[in-house]
Amino acid sequence: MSFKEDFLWGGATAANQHEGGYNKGGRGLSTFDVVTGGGYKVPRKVTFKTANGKIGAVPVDSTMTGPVPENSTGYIKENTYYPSHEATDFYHHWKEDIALMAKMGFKCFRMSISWSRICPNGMYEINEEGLKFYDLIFDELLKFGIEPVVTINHFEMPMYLADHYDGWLSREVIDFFLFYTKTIFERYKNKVKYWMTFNEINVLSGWCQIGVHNNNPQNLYQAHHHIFVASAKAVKLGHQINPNFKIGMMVSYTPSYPMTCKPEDVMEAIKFNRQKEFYMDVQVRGYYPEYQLKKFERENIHIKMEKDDLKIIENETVDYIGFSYYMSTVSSTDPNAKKTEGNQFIAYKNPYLKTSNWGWTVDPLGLRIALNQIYDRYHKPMFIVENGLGAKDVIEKDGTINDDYRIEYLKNHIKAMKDAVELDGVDLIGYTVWGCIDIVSAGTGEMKKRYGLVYVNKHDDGSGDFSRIKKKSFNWYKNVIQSNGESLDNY
Ligand code: P53
Repeated sequence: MSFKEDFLWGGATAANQHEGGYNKGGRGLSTFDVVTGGGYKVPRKVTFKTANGKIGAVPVDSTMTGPVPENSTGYIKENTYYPSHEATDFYHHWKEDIALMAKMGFKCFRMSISWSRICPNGMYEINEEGLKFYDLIFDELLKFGIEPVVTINHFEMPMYLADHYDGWLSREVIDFFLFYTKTIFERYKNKVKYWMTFNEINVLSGWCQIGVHNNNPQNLYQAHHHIFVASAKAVKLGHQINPNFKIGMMVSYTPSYPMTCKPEDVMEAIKFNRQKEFYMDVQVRGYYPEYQLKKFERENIHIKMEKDDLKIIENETVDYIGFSYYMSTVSSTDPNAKKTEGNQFIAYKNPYLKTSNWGWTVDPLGLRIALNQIYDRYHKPMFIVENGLGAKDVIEKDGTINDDYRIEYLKNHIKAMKDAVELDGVDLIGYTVWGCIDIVSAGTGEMKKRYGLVYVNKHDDGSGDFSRIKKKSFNWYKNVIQSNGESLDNY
């Protein structure tokens, strides 16, 4: 058999896209609570109020940048639909969702804790009701033998910290984050073993994700430095609290291929790939790589550091590499090269590959390439914590949802990762299907872009009763797990 006996098969979601209950149980507001819905090529918007009381909205571009005017605060506008408020209501449906996961035979479930549910304004006040909520979740998962895998921070922060501290631009936020982290590490130390500090650290940007109003490169990299220090300190703290903790980093891994064998295109691809390698170099190898320091020098970026920062980063590297994989991209120096249609980020069209309805290039072999690139460079255990296809699902007259396209996508990616394990010998510990129960799309805020093996009756106009329906992929994935990845055509 190719996969380890204890391979962690499962699914993944994030609080701001799945949980809802935004004003329930003592939770404080989170940045995503003021981000509207969008659509394909229609950006989401942050709604805010300026210091002199003017209400405005700013589109969130493909990299979540904003900018939100200085001194303005996030604001919930009347008669406006905010997808995170209810999301797909895991808050009230957790028992049902976990039962469905158990039926599929999940070995693990990756989820994030909402920081503002634990610390409502992000500071030193603890909301016991929030802690109790996650106790229920973890106990229920463990009852079924499902290992919780927790992302400490997934694309959001308590809105108070964005409003009053300019988010991660302030060094103080490191201590607020560590207080939150210590609280959950101590509380769940006998329930949760697998942790990840920051989701897709390499794409974190702007007011929604890191609370920074003006997202210029100087501010962005200063904020990222604080995030690196916070993450390294969290790794240290976690290992002190429970030496058995496995604490990982999490990167959005989109390999880039050179458009041609022209050396300039190859160099362009190397540069593109550094946008993620930089983050892995810091968190896995423990230092700022030379190419990044040179970039700072060229671009006149000065990172303020405290005396021990680099030592902490060096000493507290992560236990494993978690990553998301959805697509590959192409690098080119040709100004006329054709771009893909997608609204996530600008990428050149790969003539050999098809794209999804949202313009994301579908490339299963790219996953084997990714696993090899990462393993060659770092030789650390890897965990594919997000992979999946966002697609429109149709409920047939007989009530079935026949998502053969999703099965096809997942099957081909699982085959590619099987090759990486069997033929290349990479060290892979698990695989979780993104949005295993339908959730709100992060990039577009839509419900229409569904990833689930389970359908949730919730729609972009806010309607729907949140009922859950198994899709065709449900039984297919159940067989995959049961056979430990050997049976991929059984449904
Ligand atoms: P949606 C960029 C590229 C690839 C994945 O995305 C990305 C991003 C940044 O948005 O994000 C991850 O929902 C992210 C999830 C998100 C998922 O990809 O826009 O970790 O929160 O839902 C899929 O289709």
